[in-house]
Amino acid sequence: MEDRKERAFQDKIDAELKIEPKDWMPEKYRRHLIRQISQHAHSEIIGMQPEGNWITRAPSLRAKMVLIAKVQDEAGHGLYLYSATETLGITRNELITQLQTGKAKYSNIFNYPTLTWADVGAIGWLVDGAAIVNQQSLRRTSYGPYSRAMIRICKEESFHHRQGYEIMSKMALGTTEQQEMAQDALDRWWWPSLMMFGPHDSDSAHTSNAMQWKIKRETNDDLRQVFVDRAVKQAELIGLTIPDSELKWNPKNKNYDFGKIDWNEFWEVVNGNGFCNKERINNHVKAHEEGKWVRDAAIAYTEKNKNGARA
Ligand code: FAQ
Repeated sequence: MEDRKERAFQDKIDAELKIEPKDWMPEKYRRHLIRQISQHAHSEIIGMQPEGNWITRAPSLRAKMVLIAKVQDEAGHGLYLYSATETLGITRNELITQLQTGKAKYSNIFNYPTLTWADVGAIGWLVDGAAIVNQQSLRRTSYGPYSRAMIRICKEESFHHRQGYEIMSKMALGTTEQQEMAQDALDRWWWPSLMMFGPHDSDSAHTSNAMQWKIKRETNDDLRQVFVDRAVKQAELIGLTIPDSELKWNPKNKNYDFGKIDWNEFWEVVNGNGFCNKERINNHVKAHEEGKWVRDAAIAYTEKNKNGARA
């Protein structure tokens, strides 16, 4: 019986039909999605911190307004993604506890500090740039609520990418000091951005199942290559140098070969030993505690309305 259900489930996926919350799905598929979508949601929410750090110091009113809008968008992305995860039968409280106790991961990239205004540009250009490559692919993911969230998120991420590239272009074409800041930001964010795509395919524990179930539509290495090829051209256009002496056009494959990624650094950061891991989680815990009264009030208001409707 279970076998028959599993075959029908895979047939549906192979026919490019979406799996919806009330459809039968194997437990392994459900758990895989909870892990991936919640990691994605946590990344959006924790990702507000490095940029939020610069809201009070943005160099103009326009820059401040744009940055505030971007950080608010990330909160919205987190909310769509938490909602999509909840359709799989887990509560928001459980998800938050997993994040705060270190049981759930979030993207390595958000454990690096934002030292200058150019870092805000580098995040938009590189981090959102990497996120878009990954998320454009995920628009075709097999789980309906995740796929629909991605379609909307990608539209907003395109604006974020442009915001970052605009900052970087202005600085790269500005004074010598601004050029140095832009190059320094690129030097620090380049390699961690490549790590965002996850381990090489040969070391990626989840890719095989994810590809069979069409949760992932392209592999970590394939997406990383798309990102590198795009970013190299964008860097050239504004006169910045990608910090990789092995970066070279490969005429046979028609893409850029690039140097070795430091996977020790990646695992150290992912396992809690990056520059900012503790600070990020402490800030989250503090904000969550301070926001308790808002959640209590919202629940009380909903309950009151429900009771009112019944009376
Ligand atoms: N960081 O077998 P795989 C954004 C873990 S959104 C930390 O290859 P998978 C927007 C992985 O969980 C950025 N951990 O795993 C924004 C697994 O550990 P586990 C987030 C990572 O799932 C911009 C282990 O390594 N985007 O930036 C990372 O098949 C600006 C083995 O790896 C998403 O989450 C990593 N980078 O592939 C916000 C996209 N990579 O769980 C604010 C959706 C891997 O067994 C400002 N997620 N690990 O303990 C995905 O596409 C996939 O989950 C991957 C990883 C590609 C991230």
